[in-house]
Amino acid sequence: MQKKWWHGKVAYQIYPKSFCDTNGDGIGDLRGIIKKLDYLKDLGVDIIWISPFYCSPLADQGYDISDYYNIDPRFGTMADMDELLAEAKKRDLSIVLDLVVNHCSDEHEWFQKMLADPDGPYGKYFYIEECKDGKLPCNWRSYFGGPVWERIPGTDKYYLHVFHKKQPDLNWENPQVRQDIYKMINWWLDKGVAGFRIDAIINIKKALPFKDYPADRPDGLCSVHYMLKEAQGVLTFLHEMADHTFRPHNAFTVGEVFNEKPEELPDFIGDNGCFSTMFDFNGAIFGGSPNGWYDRTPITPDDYKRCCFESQRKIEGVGFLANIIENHDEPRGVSRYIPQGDCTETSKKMLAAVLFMLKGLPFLFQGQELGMENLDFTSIDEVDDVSTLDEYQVARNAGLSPEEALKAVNVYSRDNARTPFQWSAEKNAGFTEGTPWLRVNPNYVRINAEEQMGRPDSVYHFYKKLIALRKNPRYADTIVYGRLEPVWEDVHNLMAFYRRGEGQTLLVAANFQNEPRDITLDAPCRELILSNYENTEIHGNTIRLQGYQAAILRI
Ligand code: TEU
Ligand code: CA
Repeated sequence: MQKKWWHGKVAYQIYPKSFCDTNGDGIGDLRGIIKKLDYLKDLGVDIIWISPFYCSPLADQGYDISDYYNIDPRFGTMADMDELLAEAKKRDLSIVLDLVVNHCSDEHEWFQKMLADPDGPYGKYFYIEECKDGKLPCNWRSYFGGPVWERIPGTDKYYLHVFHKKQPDLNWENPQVRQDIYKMINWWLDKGVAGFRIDAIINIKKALPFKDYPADRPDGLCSVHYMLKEAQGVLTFLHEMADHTFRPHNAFTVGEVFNEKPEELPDFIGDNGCFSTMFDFNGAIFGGSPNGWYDRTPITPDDYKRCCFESQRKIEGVGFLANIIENHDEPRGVSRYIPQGDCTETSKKMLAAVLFMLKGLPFLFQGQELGMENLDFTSIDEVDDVSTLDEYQVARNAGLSPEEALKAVNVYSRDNARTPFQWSAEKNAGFTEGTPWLRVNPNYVRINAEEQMGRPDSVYHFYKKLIALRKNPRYADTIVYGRLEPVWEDVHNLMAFYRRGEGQTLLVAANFQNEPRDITLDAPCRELILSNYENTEIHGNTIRLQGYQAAILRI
C-alpha cells in the first residue's frame, strides 16, 4: 500500500446548521466555523469535512442543492467561504466539502429548465419516464418513503428521485451531465478545497431499463437495494470522474459507499482506486430490517466487535478505511454502542480509544469529542428530519402506537446527531443568541465544551490525548500502519487486538462491561501508554481491566 499524506491525520465532520450561529437566526453559519477554527486546531484535527452549505431549499438539510456554485444566504456568503479557506490554510487545516451529485434540488436551474420543456435537452439531465398501462415505470421505494416517481405537473411524465421528491436524480448516463459535474468539482478544487466527501455515490448507476423487483413491504414497493445489487458499471463513472477531477488535483476523497461488492474494494480505495478512502458503515448498518427502523435489532458489544474486525480483515493489504462511530445520519455513537444504562464518561472514553486504535482514518463528528448523547424526543412534532418522519409513519402503519413508534424511531433518528453543538452551560448551550432551529439537548448544562475543556479528566481531554497519541512519533507508525490482529475474539464483552508495526507491538484491550476482568498476556507488558482509568493494576503478565476500562499497552 502506498503511503499518503493523509494516513496519519485526524478528520472532523461539521454539520454547519448545528455548529455555531453568529448572527442570532438560530442557524449555524460559516462565520461560526471560522470562529471555532482555533478550537478545532487545538483539539488536534487536521481535515475538516463540512456538510453542505450550498444554496438549497433545505428539504433534506442542504443535501438538495439548487446552486452548486453559491453559498446559501442562511449559511453566509462566498466572501465568508474565501475567508474560511484562508483562515484554515493559515492553521494548516484542510477543508473538505460535501459532493452531492446523485441528485440536485428540484429548484436547481437544470430541473426548472426541464420542467419548461421535458422533451428538450434538460429532459435528458434527469430520468423521465411515462407510465405503462397506468403503472409507474418501476416499484422502487424512495429512501424517505413512497414511490421514487413523481409526476411532472401538467404532463403524463414522471421523474425519478431515490431520495426526497425535492431531490431529482441526475442522469449520469448523459455525458453532458457528467461534464457539468466535473467542471463544478474542478471549480471548487481550484478554489483551494482539499477534496470531498462524496454523498450517496453508489446510487448514480441505475440498473436499466427500469423494472420491478419483488415487493418487500405491504406498500407493494421494494427497497432500492435490489436494483443496486444488479447495477453494473458504477466504477466506470467513478474512474472517469477521478480522472477528470480528483487525480489531477491530488485531492483527498472519502466515499459514502454502501453495498460495494467485495471484489470491487481495490477499485474503490486500492492504490489506484477512484477514492482515497471510504467510510466503514459495518457497525452502522448492523441489525437493519427491511421492515424499517422499528424492527431493527440493537447492536451488542460482541456484534460491534465482529463488525469492526470483519471490516479490518477485508481491508487488510487493500487500502485504508475511514472509521466513525456516528455522523449526521446516525444516532450518537455513545448511545448506540454502549449498552443502555452504562453510558458514562468512562465508557465513552473506552469507545473513543477503540475507534482511534483501529486501522484507518478516524473521523469525529461534531460533539463526539464531548460525548454528546441522543436526545429523548418527547413528541414527533419535535422532529425535523424527513427520514425520521417517514420511519415514524412506517412504524405506525405496522400497528405501533404513537408512543411505541416514537420510542422506536427515537433510537435511530438522524436528529439525534443534529441537535446544536453544546459549547457552554449558557442559554441554548452557547450555540445561538436566538431560537435554535432544532431543540438543544437539555443535558448541555452537564455536557458542554467549556466545562470539559477546563477539566483535565473529561471526555474532551481524552480525545485530545488520543489524537496526540496518533501523532506521537514513538507510536505513530504502528498506530497508522501496523497490522491489526484480533485476540481473544470469542471472549464475551471483550474487544482486544494487537497492532503490529516494525519492531513494535501494541495491545488494545477494552472491557465492554461493568464487571472487572483479568487478561493474561504471553509476554510481559512493557509500557502502559494510555488508559481511561487513572490507575491500572498490572501484575507480571496479568492486567486487571476495570468496568469499561480501555488500555493501550506496548508489549
Ligand atoms: O445519505 C445516504 C444514505 O444512503 C443514507 O445514509 C440515508 O441518509 C439514510 O438511509 C436515511 O435515513 C446521504 C446523506 O448523508 C444524507 O444526509 C442525505 O439525506 C442523503 O445522502 C441524500 O443526499
Ligand atoms: Ca446564523
